[in-house]
Amino acid sequence: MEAWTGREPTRLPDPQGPRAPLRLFDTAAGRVRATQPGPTARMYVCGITPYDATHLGHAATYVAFDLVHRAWLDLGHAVHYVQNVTDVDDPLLERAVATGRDWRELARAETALFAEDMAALDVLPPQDYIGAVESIPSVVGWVRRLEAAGAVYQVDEDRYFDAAGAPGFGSVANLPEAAMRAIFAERGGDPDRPGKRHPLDPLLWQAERPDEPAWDTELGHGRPGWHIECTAIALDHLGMAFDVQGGGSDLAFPHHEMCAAQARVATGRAPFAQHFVHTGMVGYDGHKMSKSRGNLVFVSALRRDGVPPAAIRLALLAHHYRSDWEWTDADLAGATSRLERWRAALALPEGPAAAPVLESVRAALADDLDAPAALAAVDAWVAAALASPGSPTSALDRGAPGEVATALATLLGVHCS
Ligand code: 5CA
Ligand code: ZN
Repeated sequence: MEAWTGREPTRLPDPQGPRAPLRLFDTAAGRVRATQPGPTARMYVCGITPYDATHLGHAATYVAFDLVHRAWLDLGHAVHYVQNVTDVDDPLLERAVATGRDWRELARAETALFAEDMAALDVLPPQDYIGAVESIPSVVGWVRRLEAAGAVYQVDEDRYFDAAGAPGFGSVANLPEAAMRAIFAERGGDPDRPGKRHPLDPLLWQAERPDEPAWDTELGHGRPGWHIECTAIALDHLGMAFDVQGGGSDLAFPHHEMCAAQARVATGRAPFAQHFVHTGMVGYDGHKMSKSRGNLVFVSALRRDGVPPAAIRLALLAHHYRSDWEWTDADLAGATSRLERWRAALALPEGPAAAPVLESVRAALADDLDAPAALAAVDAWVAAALASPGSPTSALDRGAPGEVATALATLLGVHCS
């Protein structure tokens, strides 16, 4: 699939001392650990299921991983970023039926709108942007490898992965069995289907259902299960032991647990990813913002109302990526006035030196993406710049506003001009 295009980040000046690595909370380890990429950092972030427009919860998640992308680039790594689009799955097919639309046309329209929203929010694009439908031949190949490893069984014509029998199953989300069962049922699983070896085993391949799309393959006429889609795409494009597997906290279980277990069994190697990184859930009106509940604030609607995308981005960055938070009108009002202050300071002919604020922003982001601390450091520079007219010119730097503007665009993806 074609991803959107992004504005190329600028190379920023190196600091005096050694560079701190990017540290991120790893769900599997339960603590913050340094990322240690090679010359090319490798990241897989789960993409959308395109049956509705991008809401602020999605945007918060993709902006958080965009900070990872930008931090690695700033540290001098190349970044190989892969993202999928779940362009065939139950919720998409159900929405298409409910609205009388062709499922392909619905997926195409919502994928295009997502790309527009991501470009507007200055989220850097993935190099590989891969749909589930185009991955079907690859999925078939990976299911075959799981079969060769003896990890697949059939219930009627459907194929299941023997997850419960996989070594290390449970090591990503680290949840007790009872919690796994409850969540599995909520998030697309079928724990109660008779004939399964274990309630938590996920579907790998689903034989054709009436009125649903299906593809003719060696596995029969059907379509892939959800988790194997991301296992296949990540392994095809990144291989094992890539640096970060990312998504919202609702994906830790079962999705990332299953993806990792399938990959370990299919390849005989471990780990699937070095870090499993999860963003908090954005809520609205008392509940997690979700397409199924319908309590949504859309990025495209805010843009249509004339809200500058940089203000939306600032509103998202004002919350730490791991916290669950609730969107209110005050978020937007605060971000809009912050953007105005920043723009006013950056338009001044001179300001306090840029190097200290650049270092503060870098340090905050390296510390598990502490964007709120980064914004506070910029606020302090902005306040000093706005207070500075009349102070002795020797304390001010003529190049500083331009240098700070470049640093903000590069590290935070906030373009103020
Ligand atoms: N296609 C699958 C992943 S393979 C999927 O979960 N799609 S999605 O459209 O439902 O979600 C896309 C991304 O947005 C996921 O990482 C999900 O965890 C995240 N997300 C969904 N709702 C929220 C929310 N309210 N707050 C934060 N992130 C969210
Ligand atoms: Zn996924």
